[in-house]
Amino acid sequence: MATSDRDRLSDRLFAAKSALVIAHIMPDADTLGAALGLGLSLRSLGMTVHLACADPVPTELRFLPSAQEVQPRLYAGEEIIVTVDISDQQRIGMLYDEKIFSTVPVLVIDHHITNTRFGALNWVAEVPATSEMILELLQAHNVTISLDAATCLLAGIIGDTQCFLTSNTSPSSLIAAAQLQELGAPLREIATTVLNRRPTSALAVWREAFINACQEPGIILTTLGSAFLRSVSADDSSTNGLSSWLAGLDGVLISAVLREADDGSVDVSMRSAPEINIAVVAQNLGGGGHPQAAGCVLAGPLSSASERLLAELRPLTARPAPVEELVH
Ligand SMILES: [Mn+2]
Repeated sequence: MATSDRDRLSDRLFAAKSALVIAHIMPDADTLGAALGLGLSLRSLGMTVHLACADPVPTELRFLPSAQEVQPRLYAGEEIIVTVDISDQQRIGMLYDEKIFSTVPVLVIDHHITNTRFGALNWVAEVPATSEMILELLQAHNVTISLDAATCLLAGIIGDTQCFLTSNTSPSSLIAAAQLQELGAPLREIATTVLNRRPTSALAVWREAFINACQEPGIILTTLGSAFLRSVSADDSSTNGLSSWLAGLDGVLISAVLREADDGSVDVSMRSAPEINIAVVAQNLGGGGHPQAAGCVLAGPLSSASERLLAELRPLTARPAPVEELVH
């Protein structure tokens, strides 16, 4: 049961004297907000906390209090490892070390339904943001939440709900956000920065993505090659919001953005209409995510990755005719 998972994890967490808190690769507002919100709060209780992420913090998220502390640091003898918003080991990136992760207690806090439960203790809940789980954890333990921690947690909730617009946004998310705003977290500043701020390279990247976009019934797919991305010095976060934007086009049920990495692998980001579950597709292809926002990494080149993905997506958009039509 979710509650006992939470309590077991909470008991171990608050008993520790030191912790390494890890955010996922290509970090977003939720993983960073959860890591920082948790890390700063544990530190206020006297715990030694180190914050780690394999990839750099994107420019637009550097406003998060203590964001500069999140570094690609390796395990350094901490009592426990806590991963936040990480559905499987691959999302730890180069900070993953099989020997360390099988000997040090790993505590997994995550909201992806595809979570593989790779920790010694796993708390996986179906809520819109991991940051919301961190707030619940801190409140259940009567931890005083500072303005800085509140700001980080609210950024996480706003990021993953697209400012309360996703289909899984629940009253509990709004209540959590209200409580964080009451603690002083600046909602408007956070929302405009997290959702609207983009690196300069986004202009060239979105233009290329629009040019390369291909449509077929219910699906829009676009590709970005590694040579192009290098030529415009594209940041990891330059595609933020792109698949959601494409999914908003009339008649689109599924959008996919395929981004070729320097090693030739292809990173896939997908969005879907509420009636289509793309987490299943992502999982079949070795990735994971949420029913309406999921991703995976495919073997290159881009053309074969596109074909492989389309073969999985097409059956999902072949919808049965409405009942009225069947009756007449
Ligand atoms: Mn998340």
